[in-house]
Amino acid sequence: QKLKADLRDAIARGELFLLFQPIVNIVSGRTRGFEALLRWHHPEFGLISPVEFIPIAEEDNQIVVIGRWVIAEACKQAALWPGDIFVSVNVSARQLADSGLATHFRDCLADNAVGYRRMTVEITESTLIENDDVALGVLHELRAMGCRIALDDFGTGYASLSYLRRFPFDKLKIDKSFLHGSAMAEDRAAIIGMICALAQRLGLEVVGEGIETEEQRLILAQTGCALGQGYLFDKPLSPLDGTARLMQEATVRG
Ligand code: G
Ligand code: G
Ligand code: MN
Ligand code: NA
Repeated sequence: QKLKADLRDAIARGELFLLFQPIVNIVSGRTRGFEALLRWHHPEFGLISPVEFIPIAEEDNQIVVIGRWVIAEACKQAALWPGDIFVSVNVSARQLADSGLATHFRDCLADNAVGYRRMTVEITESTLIENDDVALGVLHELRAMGCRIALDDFGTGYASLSYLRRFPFDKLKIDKSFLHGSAMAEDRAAIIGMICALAQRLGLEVVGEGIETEEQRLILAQTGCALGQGYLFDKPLSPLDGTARLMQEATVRG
């Protein structure tokens, strides 16, 4: 309850900030975009994970205000990157119950002169389970604007395949549990291969998440997964470090 109260002042006090984890071409390693990941630096308790405070923020709908702040900050940051670099923002069920969300995306993108198609909105399957109609409406609005929609943590929900038909997603993010699970390497490769084949049939771009080793990168690359994200490439970076990474790539490869 103390956290919930503290969270109400966190934006005003400048305690929330975003890190940006590179999402790269899985073959070349070159940065294609960044996922914005929220952090809270609490004055007493130090760094608190979104796993802990997002559920608290959802209880009393603070997530709507916080989520809008995240979108605005992510757009400001994207404005500093080259025009072919996308930014990916996580959006939870409660946020999609906010019928003004698409307008907020539009305003933030326009104010920062960031092209609509550079924005990817990441949602999880549970989001669609929780509030069908309004959520679907907002997602369709965003997509009509040109934003991309990604199904995040794919494979962890219970209705995975049917949800793929429920909304015309642009990207599919394979959950890291497929790489980190206890299954044998060949079994994991087979499952990932099936997901990639399915995604290709549906015209979806696949992002492999939680890639930590070269072996994991190869499994995904060989099955046709286009993009990768994980500690092998880079951890979530400060805005400055993210920009430095882009500048370094620009000098190295011209
Ligand atoms: O980066 P990290 O592993 O700590 O993120 C943990 C979880 O928090 C992930 O599931 C991620 O999707 C979620 N998360 C991170 N940033 C945001 C955010 O800005 N909004 C929402 N709704 N979830 C976020
Ligand atoms: O939104 P999503 O649930 O996909 O959030 C991604 C989460 O995965 C973030 O918390 C991020 O910090 C974390 N993450 C990013 N790269 C890696 C990785 O290589 N390994 C593991 N275990 N976690 C990662
Ligand atoms: Mn995500
Ligand atoms: Na994920």
